[in-house]
Amino acid sequence: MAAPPASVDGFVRRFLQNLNFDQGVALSTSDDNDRYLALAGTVRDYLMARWLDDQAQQSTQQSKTVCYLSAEYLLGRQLDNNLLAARLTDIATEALAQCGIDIADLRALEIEPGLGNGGLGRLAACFIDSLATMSIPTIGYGIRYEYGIFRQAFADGQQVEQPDAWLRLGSPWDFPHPEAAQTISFAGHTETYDDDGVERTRWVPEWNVLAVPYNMMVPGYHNGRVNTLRLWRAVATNAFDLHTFNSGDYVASVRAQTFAENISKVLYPEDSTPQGKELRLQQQYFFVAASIADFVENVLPEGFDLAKLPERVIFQLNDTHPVIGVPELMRVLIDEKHLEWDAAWAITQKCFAYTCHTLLPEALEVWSVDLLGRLLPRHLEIIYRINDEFLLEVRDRFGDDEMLIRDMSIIGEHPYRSVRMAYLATVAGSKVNGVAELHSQLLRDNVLKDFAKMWPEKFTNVTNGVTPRRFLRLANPELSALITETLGAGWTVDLERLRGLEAFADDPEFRERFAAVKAANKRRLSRVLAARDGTSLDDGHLLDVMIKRLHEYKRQTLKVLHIVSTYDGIVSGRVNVEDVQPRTFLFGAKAAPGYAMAKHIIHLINAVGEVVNTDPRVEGRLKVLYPANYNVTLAESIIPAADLSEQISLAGKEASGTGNMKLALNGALTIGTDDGANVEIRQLVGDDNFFLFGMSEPEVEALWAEGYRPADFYQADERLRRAIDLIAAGTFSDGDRTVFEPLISNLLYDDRFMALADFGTYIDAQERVDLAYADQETWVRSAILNVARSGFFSSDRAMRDYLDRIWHATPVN
Ligand code: CGF
Ligand code: PLP
Repeated sequence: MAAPPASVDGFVRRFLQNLNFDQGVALSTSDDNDRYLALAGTVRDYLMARWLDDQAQQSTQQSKTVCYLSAEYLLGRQLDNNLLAARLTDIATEALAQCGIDIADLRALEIEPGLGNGGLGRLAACFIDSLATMSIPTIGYGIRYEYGIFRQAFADGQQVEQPDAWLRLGSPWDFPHPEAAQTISFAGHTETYDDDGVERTRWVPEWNVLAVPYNMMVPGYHNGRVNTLRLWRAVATNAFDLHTFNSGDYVASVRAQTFAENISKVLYPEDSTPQGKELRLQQQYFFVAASIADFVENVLPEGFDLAKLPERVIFQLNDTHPVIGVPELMRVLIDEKHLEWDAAWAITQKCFAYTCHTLLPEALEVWSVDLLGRLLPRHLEIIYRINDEFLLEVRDRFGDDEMLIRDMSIIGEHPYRSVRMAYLATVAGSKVNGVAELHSQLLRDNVLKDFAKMWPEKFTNVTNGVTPRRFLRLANPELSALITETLGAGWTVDLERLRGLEAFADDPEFRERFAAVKAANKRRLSRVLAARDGTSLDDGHLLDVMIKRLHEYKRQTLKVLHIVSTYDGIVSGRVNVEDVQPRTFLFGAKAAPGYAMAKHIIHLINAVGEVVNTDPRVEGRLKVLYPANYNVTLAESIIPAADLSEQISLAGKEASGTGNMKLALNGALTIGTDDGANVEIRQLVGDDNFFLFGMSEPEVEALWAEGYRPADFYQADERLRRAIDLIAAGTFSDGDRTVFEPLISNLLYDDRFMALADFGTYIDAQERVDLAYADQETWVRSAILNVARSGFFSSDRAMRDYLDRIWHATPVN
């Protein structure tokens, strides 16, 4: 199958064909949605031949495939990315113009697939983009949730969640393959049987669902490679019971279908505390079992010798969500392929590697033995045996230290019997990595210290990265054009070349052009905000952004305290309004629906915004914006416009962060703690171009050890006291003191993330920001240096690190 000719005429012809034959309409009667679907279909047609070739090659080639197992992919819109990858942007724009269509109108129609919560899911999307661009044979495996991350709206300043029906206008970017469905089993019991004199175990499940794969193209940038993202949808094996229907019980007749399809119905709206939900474990097993079966049965050639499996695949576990894959591969190898335990374990250990993404103890996933045994009885048996053998090794190595045995056991006994999935992954994985230097070190020193002592060589670091295609080339076309004009085009796939910009940081003409790009990006963001929310940005304001999930450890509260304190400074006369740098504070954040404290914080941000934005005493000086429903599409408008990037988590809590990298890469200066990848950002961009504040991780530990009393900080700092008192007095809640009482009490008496302890140095750092921004020459220089020195944060580099340190796979073609 050949691609249509890469010309405007060729594109027009194929577009019209798709409009006629796929959408069933003529150009003159088509609406924008028809046109969008036909356009997407046309782009697909260009990529199709290479995609089919690359899939066919996957089974015949001898090289290793990276199977990225991830419960989340926060993809963002596909159209522009795919046009760019296939070098079709100009052709498509011109072709549509010839049909009387403005491509921008169609672009705006695309609903992004929000199949992830935040950083973890967006990371997976960046990684598969880089792997395709580097021609690494990869299959991304995940779940095709019918409803992705909820749509956020605000009612009276409070978060309201609405379902994300992202499929409602069709899904032109994926292809269902019902013929390649896998049957996935659950529950039941296990039994032993005699297999020609050999005693074997088998699982006799109680119920099944079908996993139907939907394939999406993952095109590499300008290299012709098209990898696959395979997302599984759950379908009932026996969807409809005609007998029950005929007897008149219509609800019961489709019960099986409803039950089965629930498995891929919704994304769990949480990424930092596991919910002990049976459905979530079902989801995890569902997609992992389908993926392993798919790889073994469909991707490997027939008759493949499974002893060689580690030469052909690495299953990368993106956090603990896919870890049930470990006992699943063991089950397949032993029960289905009849390998001996030791041989199966040797293979399994080489086929998995584990990435940990957290330091919060509550985010380390555990499953009760009860639930796991009920849903996956054979897997529990296998986990027990893995644990028995592992604990023998521990005794061998460290003696009969019962406390250590308890600490390291994959089975936890307290407060209830449970399977510790991070430990299972660590025991089974060939490598374990954290996602930034500091995070990997804290994993070795604290969270997994006994394991690191046992297997120091297992532990490694790969600092996260972001794709420069989406987050610079596409999101910031003006800056991209300036960079290309200055350095040539190669930076898009070799981001270290941005270093070349250092030489221009002192060039007045370049600075002027750089500043003009930032100003244009702010105007563009202002138009986006006007169209979606009726708000806007003011000219000349410093744009100060905090965009990320709402979580106490990220400390949006600290940001609010800064806003309230600045506001108070002006209205109380403590500060002369003329001396305050005009600023717009922009938030973007969703809170998990069940996370009450995070929702109070959202309410407070909106309430403070309401007062600040309508108080004439601060008009033209302070503004608070909180556009609802922060997602990848909105991120792409905000990031290029930002001046200041707020990365203010308590040191030792943010594993890495990736928003921090995107903002630095687009020329925002960071105000941040020494946490996660901020540490590496600061080292690279230099102290002069970064506003550091707050306690270091060891200082945080020391303060905890000595006994942290937030009220002491409240008493000691007048600015802090006044800010908290203003909120407590009802200034932002029409005099009602009860509204924010839980939040205030939490800060004064608990403050687990030590916002009050870091308040003083934060405010001092913000004063430095004001002074620095007043000197535009120097500010722009710093912004340029941020761009120039952020090349390290390309996800291409992250992929090279995974390849060198963990995967050992090589490019093809
Ligand atoms: O993963 C996170 C994010 N919340 O999704 N964790 N998880 N799970 C971390 O908190 C971030 O620090 C990290 O950047 C991201 C991707 O590794
Ligand atoms: N949510 C969205 C939509 C993102 O694009 C990103 C990263 O850019 C994140 C969340 C993660 O942000 P952070 O790394 O600041 O937690």
